[in-house]
Amino acid sequence: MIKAVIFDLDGVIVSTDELHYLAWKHIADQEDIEFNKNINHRLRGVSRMDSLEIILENAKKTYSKQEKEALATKKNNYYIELLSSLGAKDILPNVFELLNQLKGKGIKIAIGSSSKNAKAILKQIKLNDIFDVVADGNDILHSKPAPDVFLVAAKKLGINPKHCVVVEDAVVGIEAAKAANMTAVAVFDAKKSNFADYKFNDIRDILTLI
Ligand code: B16
Ligand code: MG
Repeated sequence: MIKAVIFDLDGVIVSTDELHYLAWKHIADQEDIEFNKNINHRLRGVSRMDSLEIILENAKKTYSKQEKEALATKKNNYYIELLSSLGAKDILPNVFELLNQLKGKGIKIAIGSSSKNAKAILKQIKLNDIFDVVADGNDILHSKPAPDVFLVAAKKLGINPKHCVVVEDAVVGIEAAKAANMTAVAVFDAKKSNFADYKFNDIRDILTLI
C-alpha cells in the first residue's frame, strides 16, 4: 500500500541539468580539462564532490583536497548565479497537477535530492510550501546510489520505506530507491536502468499505483 511519493528534484520536478552542465563546463574550461555532455550524463543524481571527482578523471594534474574544495565552491557560486533565471515556468510538465492530485488523495509528498541547493531551488520555483518534507544533500553523508536520502525522507515522514514510491531521472537514484526497499519509478534517463519497478513516459501515471 502506497502512503508516500518521494520525488527527486533535479530532472524530475525541474530541469537544472543544463545549468549544472554550464557551471561545470566553465570550471573545466578554466582548468583545461576535457568535459562534454556525455561525461555530464554521469553526474546525474551524484553529489557535488563526487561529480568533481568524475570530471577530474580527465585532469592533467593531481588536485589537493583544498584545491578540490575551491573548485567545487567556485562551481557552486557560478551555478547559484545561473539559478537566478529559474522560475515556476520551469516546473516540468504535469508535475504541479500530479502533486495536487496526490495531496487530494491523502498521499504524503516529499523531496529526496542529492542537491545542497534543493531548498533554494524549491523557493525559486515557488514549490517551497507544497511538500510535506524535504530531504537533501545537507541531510546525508553518502549520496545516491546509497539509500540515505530516501531513508531520511521516509523517517521525516514517519512512514515505513516499504510504503514509499520514489520517482527518479537518474540510474543511481533508482539503485538508491531499491537499496532503501522502496518502489522505484523511472522517468527520462533513468528508464535505462534494469532495476526500476516501473518506467513511465508521463509522470501522472504514478496515480495508477495509488
Ligand atoms: P548541488 P538530484 C543532484 O540533484 C543533481 O542531479 C546532480 O547533478 C548534482 O551534482 C547534485 O544534485 C548535487 O547538487 O551541487 O546543488 O549540491 O537529481 O538528486 O535532485
Ligand atoms: Mg535527478
